[in-house]
Amino acid sequence: MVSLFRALVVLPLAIGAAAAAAAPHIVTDAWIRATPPGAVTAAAYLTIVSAGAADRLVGATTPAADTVEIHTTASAVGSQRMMRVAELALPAGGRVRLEPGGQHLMLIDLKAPMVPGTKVALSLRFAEAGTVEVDVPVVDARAQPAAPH
Ligand SMILES: [Cu+2]
Repeated sequence: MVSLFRALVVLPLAIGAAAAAAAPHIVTDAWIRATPPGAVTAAAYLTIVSAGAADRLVGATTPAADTVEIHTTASAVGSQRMMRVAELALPAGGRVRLEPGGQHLMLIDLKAPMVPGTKVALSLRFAEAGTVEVDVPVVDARAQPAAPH
């Protein structure tokens, strides 16, 4: 419901502000994996839907952690390894998914554990469209049913 509401609001704005700054992208399906006490990192997942023009996610911040990095996951034989990347490309009119086993945001040096049922403010910084703020729910992934396809 929230993402539909945002989509309806953002489209007229985009038309009216054609000559001004790029319209904000829409963030859906955002969640942060709950962490056990003492954990220093947490992963955040979300989908970014382009507001029109091509753009790049160049960073993120949150009051809940000292640093947020953009990570990709590389699969080697029998293992997965995370790598930091400087940015993620968002194709014009397209979307980019950050999901378990792939790209994600890494919250580093958590100030407190990620508790299921709470929300964490996340500020996504784009090269063209500026900043998009999202309130991201913390989810105990073990309690979630498998995602539908
Ligand atoms: Cu990571």
